[in-house]
Amino acid sequence: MFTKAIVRTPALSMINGLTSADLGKPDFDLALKQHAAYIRALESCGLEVTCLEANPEFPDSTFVEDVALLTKKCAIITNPGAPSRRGEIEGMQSVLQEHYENVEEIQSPGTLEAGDVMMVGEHFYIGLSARTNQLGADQLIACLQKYGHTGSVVELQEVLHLKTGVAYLEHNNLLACGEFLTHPDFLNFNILPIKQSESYAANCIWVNDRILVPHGYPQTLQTITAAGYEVLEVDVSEFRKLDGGLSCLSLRF
Ligand code: CIR
Repeated sequence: MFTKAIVRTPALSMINGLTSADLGKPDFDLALKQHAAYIRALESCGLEVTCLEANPEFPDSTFVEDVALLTKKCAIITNPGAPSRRGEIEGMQSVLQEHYENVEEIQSPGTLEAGDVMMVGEHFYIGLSARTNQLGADQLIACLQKYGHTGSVVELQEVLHLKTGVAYLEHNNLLACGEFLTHPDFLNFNILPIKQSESYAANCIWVNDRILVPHGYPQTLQTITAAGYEVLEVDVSEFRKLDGGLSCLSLRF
């Protein structure tokens, strides 16, 4: 069970965030409304949400998931692979020390963004992406092992981050799209397949046995509902324009 979450209010500079999606610039006012509704959805799942101040210096800083990995036993501040995102980690030490005795850090030349990290119980799958390199993954695995967790790397071909294409919904259920439908690392999971036409919806989040699903993906909604979950639809269209999904917008612990 999760009891808490950390989010960061989007800054107006988000309209200049990194993106490969050809969906135009986000509407900032709508993004703020969507962000507030996202917080309410987390709260409705029982989480106490800490909302960090907007940080206009870093357009992508609302995607707070990428700057830290929170486990039951430790917090690890990452070292984002995107140069424009490196500075987002400033200030995270003091934020995380309020919740964790053990706060570790990934160091250069290792890079890691936690959108590449998927927690499955005590094990953590780490995608090797344009943002996360082998050195970063090795450091993370060493950190995790100190606290009794394990980690392994996953090769990616098509997606920005590992969790762009795969989401663990507990109970051995794995939402998967594209390359992850038949990925050798995930063969032992019960795969809930996502169609390519709804690939954005592969990034859902499990919160205390409810699933937050992005608004506008009916087949995904049907698949998850049919698997027995209660779902909450959340509209994050403005964050999609920056390649950001539901998981990217919070740290849940
Ligand atoms: C970026 O490219 O870094 C942001 N525009 C989107 C980050 C999305 N984060 C995630 O998938 N964990």
